[in-house]
Amino acid sequence: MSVEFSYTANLQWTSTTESTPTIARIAHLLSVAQRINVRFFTSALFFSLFKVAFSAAIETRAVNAVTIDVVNAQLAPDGFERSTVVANGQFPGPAITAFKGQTLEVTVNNKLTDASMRRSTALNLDGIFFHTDNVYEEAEPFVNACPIAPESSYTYTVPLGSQAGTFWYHSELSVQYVDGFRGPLIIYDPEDPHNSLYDVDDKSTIVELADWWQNSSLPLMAGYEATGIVPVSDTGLVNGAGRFNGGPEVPWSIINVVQGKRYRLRIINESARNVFTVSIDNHNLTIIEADGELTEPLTVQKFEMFAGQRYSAVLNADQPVDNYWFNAPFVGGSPARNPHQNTTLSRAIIRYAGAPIADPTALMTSGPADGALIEADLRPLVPTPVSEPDMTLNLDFEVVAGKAIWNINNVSFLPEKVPTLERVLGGAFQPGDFNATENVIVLPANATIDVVFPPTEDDDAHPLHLHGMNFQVIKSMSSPVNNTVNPIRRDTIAVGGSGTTIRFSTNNPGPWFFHCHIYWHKQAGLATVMLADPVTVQTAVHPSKAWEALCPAYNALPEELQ
Ligand SMILES: [Cu+2]
Repeated sequence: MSVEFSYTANLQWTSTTESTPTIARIAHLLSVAQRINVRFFTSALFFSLFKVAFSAAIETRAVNAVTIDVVNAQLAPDGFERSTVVANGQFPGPAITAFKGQTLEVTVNNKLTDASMRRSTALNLDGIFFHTDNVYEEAEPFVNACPIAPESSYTYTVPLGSQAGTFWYHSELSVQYVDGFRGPLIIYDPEDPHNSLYDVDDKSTIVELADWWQNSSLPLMAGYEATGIVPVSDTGLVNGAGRFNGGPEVPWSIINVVQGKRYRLRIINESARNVFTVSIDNHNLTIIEADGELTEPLTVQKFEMFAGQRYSAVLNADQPVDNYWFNAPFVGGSPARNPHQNTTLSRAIIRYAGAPIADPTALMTSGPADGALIEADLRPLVPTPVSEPDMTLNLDFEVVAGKAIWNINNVSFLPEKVPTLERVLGGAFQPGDFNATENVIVLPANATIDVVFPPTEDDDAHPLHLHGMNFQVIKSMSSPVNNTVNPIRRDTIAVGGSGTTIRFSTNNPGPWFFHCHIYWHKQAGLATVMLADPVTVQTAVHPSKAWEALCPAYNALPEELQ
């Protein structure tokens, strides 16, 4: 099955970390196998040789086809069994991997049957750029497309262009990914400029952090709507395992390392709410990538990750052979609201080869007190030119007390029945053509836009995420200083505290959803649509027949199947 493509592509990275496997290298490996009496080889070696050869073939393939069956499964990542909505029956979902320059074709088969959760679905390839002519494949429900009905399929075709790095995928419908439909998406660059900084970069170095609820998202959302209190998670999971107060001793996830090697950990916060702080006992971490953009290496002891954010951090296994805690304490609402919550029980084990199969002997802590990453200290590996803004938008967030309603400039986003894109293609192009609650901000062509989030007194920061493209971080909330010299680019930025300013260009026309990655807040209306250059969209976008069929099929469904 095609998802196994991904795994083989990953394994290829295990076998040859120094560079791309070429056909010549494969031939060499095979000839080595022939020279040595192959009967002494284990079948495992045969298997891995086959995989190396197989994945080399994939690498040269222009199209990388992946199939995901979205199903209901009984799972217990924290020891409490519940029904879930997951990719291929597992949590987290299988790794989707690709190589830079490929076209990803992701077929989603909606096989959901459990009536206690949403039955339709939609796939978001989080952080992937979409070019204008392909904007209809950006699956944001009711902005770019309609969801996929039960018992039907849709294939998203996405040229990856020059992007490489750490991304993820998740359900984009309502808060459905709370129920489990989340997983990693990694684009490998055989010519990664940071290649020399690490030895290992494969499936074993993907680290997925996630908040987890033992109840399903529909009753949780109903509770939020009734009280205005965002559901507080039961558990924090690292690579699909974690523990809660009073729960069973679920085995910790193990990240295996070999002394003397350097590992590119690709850490993804796949949360719907929680902020995780990552550290490893006795080890520093060197950040080399943020949200799919390479940075200058920056060594820290720990870093915070907001929902939707990703970092690549190099772990140098240069300590004595032993077991070490990977600490991932989290915050996300008052722990008093959920007695299960124990943020100390959100962790994994870094196990050196040769260490006992046992928990680390060190105490479980929240990690070092100092040495935290300051986002404003990150520098891009290759700075992008900084233009002066042509237009500045001030976005002010306000919550309606006691309700699940968030406003941006006094408007709470409500999805329309007909996607924004469809209405643009039907002739809409100016602010008056859209309902106020759609929160469409019409932007001129080829303009540089500043979005300014003023300082707030809220405790919680909101991770704002832009679809289809990323932005320069002119002012991080971690610093009072504006950086117009060498700002990093990323696609998810914390907004709150001392204020945040981002800058992007509208040279990529389209309706681009811009929302809080605390999915409860997104569902409560903390979202806008950045509609860049709609007139160009009208002539440049020609959706497929399959896309056109999505809305009629979805709208014909009875509510319980939507
Ligand atoms: Cu938020």
